[in-house]
Amino acid sequence: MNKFALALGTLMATGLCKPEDQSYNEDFKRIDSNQDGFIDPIDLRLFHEDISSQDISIYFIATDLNEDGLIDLEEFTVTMKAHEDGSLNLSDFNLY
Ligand SMILES: [Ca+2]
Ligand SMILES: [Ca+2]
Repeated sequence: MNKFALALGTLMATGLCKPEDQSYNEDFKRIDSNQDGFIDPIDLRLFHEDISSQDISIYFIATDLNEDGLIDLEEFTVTMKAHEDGSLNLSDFNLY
């Protein structure tokens, strides 16, 4: 299991990933601690204080599709769905 899988596993272990689409919105709001409609690295850190900077970086590389440095609900949902249906190939991220 690589670092990104571990990071996702960490999020899943906190009860984030659920199969129902509407739950993504609730999960997103739980992570978006300042409720500005975007998840940034500070939100992730506040949500899970044990997450490493590397894990955050990898999560953003995989999830921040438009590379604006923020994760919106659409990007969050795409990544969660890709992870759940197995189409997100974690080995695509050759960071190490
Ligand atoms: Ca935020
Ligand atoms: Ca983005």
